[in-house]
Amino acid sequence: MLSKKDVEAVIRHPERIRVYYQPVMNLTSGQPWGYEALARGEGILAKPGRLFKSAEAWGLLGELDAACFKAVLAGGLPPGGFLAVNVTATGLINLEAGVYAKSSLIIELTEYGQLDPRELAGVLERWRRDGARIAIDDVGPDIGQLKAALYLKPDFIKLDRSLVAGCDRYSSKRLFLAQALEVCRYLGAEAIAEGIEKPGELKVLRDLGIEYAQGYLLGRPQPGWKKAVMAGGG
Ligand code: G
Ligand code: MN
Repeated sequence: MLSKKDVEAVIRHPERIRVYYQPVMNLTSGQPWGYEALARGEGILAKPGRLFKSAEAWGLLGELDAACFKAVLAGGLPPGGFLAVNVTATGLINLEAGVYAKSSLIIELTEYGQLDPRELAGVLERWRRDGARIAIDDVGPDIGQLKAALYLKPDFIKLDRSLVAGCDRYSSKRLFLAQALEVCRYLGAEAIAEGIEKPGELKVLRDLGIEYAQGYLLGRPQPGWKKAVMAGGG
């Protein structure tokens, strides 16, 4: 756990935040379809998970989140394709849709937070009206994210890597993924599989008809839009 001062220092000096980009691949074309932006950096920013947990404990999550969001957008948008930016519901209400929303921007909601669901739906509507699309991150074991996927009418549902890991070895995981895809279709949301690390997992996802995927096998987070080349061909 980091001190309040440490968290505040990042919020006050957002120029310390470096942006990394992980490609989201189109499995049919073998080309990047877009990118997920990840806030990184030196020192305490090297482990953003711990930083965000500490910010939450100090009641600073909304501020840190908004600072990271702004740092990401200051880095620009990729030429062609979308940019998905991680943000919690708490962070999103600290940001003005009118200033930041664009058609190549995807709001990747990482945490439902304590917000009233109707209030959150209203906030998302404003971002949509200004051109952004909405993704729900890490849909799988977390009940909050599952609820968000079911009730917020997202454009994208990101299937958590815990569902993908080992899907080549466990038929129960394949069954679960197939059902999750059905739910995505029913909701009219595009499914994006996360955390593909092994060729066997990639094959399962292709066989299930998943179009979009990301993971270390397909491309690691890197400091620019350097063209990602898909392992195993397109
Ligand atoms: O929850 P979210 O999807 O935002 O998680 C992003 C994090 O997951 C980043 O820290 C990124 O480096 C990591 N990540 C991306 N792809 C993979 C992968 O294939 N395997 C694992 N273990 N982590 C990944
Ligand atoms: Mn994410």
